[in-house]
Amino acid sequence: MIRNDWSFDEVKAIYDTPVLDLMYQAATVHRQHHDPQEVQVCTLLSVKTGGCPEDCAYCPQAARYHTGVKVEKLLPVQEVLDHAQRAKDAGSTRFCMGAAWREVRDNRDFDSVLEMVKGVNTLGMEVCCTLGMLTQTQAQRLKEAGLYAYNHNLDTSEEFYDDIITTRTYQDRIETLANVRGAKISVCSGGIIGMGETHRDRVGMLHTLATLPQHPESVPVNALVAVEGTPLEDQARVSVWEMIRMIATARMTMPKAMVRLSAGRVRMTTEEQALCFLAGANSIFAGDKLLTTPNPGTDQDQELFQLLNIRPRAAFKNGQAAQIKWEQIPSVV
Ligand code: SAM
Ligand code: DTB
Ligand code: SF4
Repeated sequence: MIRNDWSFDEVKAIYDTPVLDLMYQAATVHRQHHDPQEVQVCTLLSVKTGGCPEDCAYCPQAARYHTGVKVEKLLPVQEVLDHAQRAKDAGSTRFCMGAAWREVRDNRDFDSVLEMVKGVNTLGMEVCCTLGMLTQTQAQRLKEAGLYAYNHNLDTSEEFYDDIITTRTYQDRIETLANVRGAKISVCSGGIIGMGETHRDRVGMLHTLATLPQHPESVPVNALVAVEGTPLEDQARVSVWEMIRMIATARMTMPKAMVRLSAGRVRMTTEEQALCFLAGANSIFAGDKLLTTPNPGTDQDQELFQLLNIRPRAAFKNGQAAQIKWEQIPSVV
């Protein structure tokens, strides 16, 4: 039932299905593999903001664009752990720490991130990081510190990639994903729509993800947040039907993955978000900020959950890697 041999045309045929039929089919597959009343609540925190040397055309944190994002150094470990505790108290079961780095370097900042990972794991949350490119050894060190998942997005298709990022290659991304997988860390990888890509590019990205040797456990689908000062500042907002097509196609081709309705929720109505859940999304980012841009606040999401009779999913439910206990973690620094 789980296939890694999808052809491009098969994925395209799913994506091109009349939208109501596509939703119905995806909702059916969703119910075969997941409890449709459960949605995972994750919290993001930017632990190192701005000043990034890369040229990702969508990103407010790239140093070369003038977006008004203030450059900050790495947050202190305790501040991050306090934030994680508050996220847990508000119902989050996964905590993802983001850094505006091109890649991880073996320095004191990385040692501090390892301490953050240890600490968040101890809180009993699924701990995730998104820190840029990783070597096999760095992935291993993160795993030993208790890292549960690593986010590294393909962002778009291989063909469109060079129009968006020139400072690293698609192959670099695939290699980082392989390093994460090699360290037995859960893989989170998806992309962004609304950057000027074609439908073929969207299908191409999903096809690449769905034909990896093992599907990512988590697939974030982001709608571009067009930030003033970035090269994509004038991009038109994507329609909810396009998000639905992406979510449903991800759900049909990677049935077991958590499909995350990620950036862009702040501009969606309750009804639009409900359609995304129906199409197979079963995870969101909570809290009033993503990394640097706004997100619906906790109160709004609590209302959404009550209205739709959704409950937050417990941590570590896929059982593939249970929480690593503090005593089992070797010293990492
Ligand atoms: N620097 C690391 C990297 O690029 O892998 C980690 C942080 S980066 C901000 C994580 C992801 O956020 C990107 O791969 C991209 O998919 C998403 N992202 C960044 N800016 C965005 C925007 N304006 N709208 C939607 N998604 C965005
Ligand atoms: C992902 O796919 N989306 C999140 C998370 N992974 C790191 C990030 C969205 C960032 C949106 C722009 C910002 O807030 O800076
Ligand atoms: Fe840097 Fe990541 Fe933003 Fe690209 S997406 S500019 S690598 S922070």
